[in-house]
Amino acid sequence: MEAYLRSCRDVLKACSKNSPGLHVVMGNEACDMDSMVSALTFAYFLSKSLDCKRMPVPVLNIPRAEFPLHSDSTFLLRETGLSQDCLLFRDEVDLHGLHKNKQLTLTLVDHNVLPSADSELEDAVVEVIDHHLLQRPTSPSCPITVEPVGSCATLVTERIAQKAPEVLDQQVAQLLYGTIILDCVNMAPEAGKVTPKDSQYAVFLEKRFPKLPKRGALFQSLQNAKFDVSGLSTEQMLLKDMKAASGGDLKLAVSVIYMTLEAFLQRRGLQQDLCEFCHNHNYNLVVAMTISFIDNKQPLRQLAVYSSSTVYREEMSKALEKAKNPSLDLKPMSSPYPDVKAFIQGNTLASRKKVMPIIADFLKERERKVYQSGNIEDLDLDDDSNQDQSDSQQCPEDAGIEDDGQVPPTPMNSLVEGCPLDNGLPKISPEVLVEKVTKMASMEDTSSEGQ
Ligand SMILES: [Mn+2]
Repeated sequence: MEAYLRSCRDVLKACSKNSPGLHVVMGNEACDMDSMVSALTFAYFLSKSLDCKRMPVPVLNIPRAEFPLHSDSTFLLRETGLSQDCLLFRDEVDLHGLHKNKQLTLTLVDHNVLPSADSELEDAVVEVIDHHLLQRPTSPSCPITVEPVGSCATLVTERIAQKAPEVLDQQVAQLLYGTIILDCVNMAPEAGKVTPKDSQYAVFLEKRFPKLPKRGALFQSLQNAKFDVSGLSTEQMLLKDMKAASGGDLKLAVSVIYMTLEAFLQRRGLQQDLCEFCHNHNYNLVVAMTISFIDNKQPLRQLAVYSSSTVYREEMSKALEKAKNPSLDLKPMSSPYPDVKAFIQGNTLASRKKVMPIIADFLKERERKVYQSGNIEDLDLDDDSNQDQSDSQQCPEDAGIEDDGQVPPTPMNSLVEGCPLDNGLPKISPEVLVEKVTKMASMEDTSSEGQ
């Protein structure tokens, strides 16, 4: 496998205007272990099939500099004997440039819609394998495999087992197995993640590769690696496992944090850190979902909503508190900061994957109201501006009134993993639409590429 991955780097280097192009296999922007492993193993599987016109290449959907934050993934790679050097990251491949030259084919794993910044790449997508809520229209030119299993790696394992079992070697199996075990919380039914298909393929891998690390020990070591946030800055913690969403004037980040909310809120200068994080990354609200374990066993989820804008903070908190599908069972807890509402999340099964659709609905509904009124300024949705900025700390972007609230927490267990749903609604302006249609027309000749 390492030889294959190294060859991908060489192919990329040699890629010129005249080369046939690349078939990129890419996971979601959180780039959790599932996204990484699904991309690596599925690209490897594709590379073994004879009829690929373009070289399949896995691309990890984060800048290389962020990879060290993914301590569980770096641990699994190390254990599997693969070097980080042979991976390709998003900032090392110019997907938009390749696409403009008609040199890009794209397979999405572990997500099924591209974030708005990548929406232009949509017509390069030839296949989707995912376990999130299906959010893309079906199309005859793009086969979709979407099933609500615990791990996308399960679906990749199934595909390989059915189509080319010889592709599975010890390394490939170890990557897939570790990911399934971690995503499915050691296959424990009470965590609410594992499905019969996940178990089926975990057992399949164990039988074929008796030398795989033992399940319980592997889970524990991956879990320890994942929760090892010692030494991270607040910004790094927020970035470590983050999804973004946006709608209208609201851009928000939803981060999973691996500690208790109390411990997180006790970090010195936390509100200022959140404020700077929003400023630096252009968000105006942050939802922090913490997950920790009581006595190392029972999961505890808590949730915090930060915004320097009281309006945003209150609207978001209310939407989460009122959510019915599922209900998060949020109970306010005290917060030391005026701009942070804190909650205990009684529904410990509601991972970010369940929370993102609630947020997406909220954003959609908000936009609808804005359109109805025809003018954002008329609604008080436009945060800060007019209101008193009196006691908000001096945070550049939003003024915002405080009014801290406390909100319920988040659930526990490592169910938190990646959820590709984020990427809010693409913003469609007439210009963008025209450009997109033009592009689609001009791409038509290559759109049935590959696969
Ligand atoms: Mn996943």
